[in-house]
Amino acid sequence: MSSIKACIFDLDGVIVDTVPAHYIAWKTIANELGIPFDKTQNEQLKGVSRIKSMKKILALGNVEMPEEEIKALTKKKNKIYVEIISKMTPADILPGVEDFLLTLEANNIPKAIGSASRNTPTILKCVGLTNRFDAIVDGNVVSNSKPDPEVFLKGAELLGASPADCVVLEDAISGVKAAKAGGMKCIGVGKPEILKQADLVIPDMTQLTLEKIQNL
Ligand code: B16
Ligand code: MG
Repeated sequence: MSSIKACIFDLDGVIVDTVPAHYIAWKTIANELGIPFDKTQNEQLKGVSRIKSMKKILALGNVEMPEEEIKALTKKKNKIYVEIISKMTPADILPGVEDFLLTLEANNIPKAIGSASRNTPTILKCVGLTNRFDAIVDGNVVSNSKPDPEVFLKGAELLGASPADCVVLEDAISGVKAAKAGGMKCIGVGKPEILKQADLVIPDMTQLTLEKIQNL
């Protein structure tokens, strides 16, 4: 039995399914640039910061442009994305998440958000979860994006837990790598063939139990 004392949740793809909204927004930009971009390539952008995602798309098309133009494109992408996510409501919380938050609360296990997204405050507000977390660490406060472990290490610190006592819930390859680089346990949410480095992979959040966390 492990000694998990704290839980750190990724946001996009674990608590809410914003992956299609990111895809629609990136696809619009890629189309405008004439760069072929599909869902497999979008998989590589999960957990990756906005600016790095933009640069990865440009690299796909071997397109080079000045930093200022890159920034303007990311701004445009975010405008499209925010328009979609601002319509989210509590009904958009992924199945299983609310039950698991209740389980953690009933067992006094502290929880944090560890997300690359600078839109974290907007999303949490729209789905009514802002006050359910003991700490929120997002793209607005970290300097190094996943797979760097900074976002999760900050979360552990704010929860007063050592990394080895934390479990991270992640849907992205970069996020799983970040959790493992930080010395944490990691449960991947998605496909085992993609989230290979996770300690355990569950298909979705309805499959998460306290027992699974304690048996890691
Ligand atoms: P934003 P997560 C990540 O969130 C997304 O997976 C990734 O696709 C996105 O590019 C990144 O946030 C930055 O998001 O543009 O909203 O700042 O999965 O770490 O919660
Ligand atoms: Mg994610």
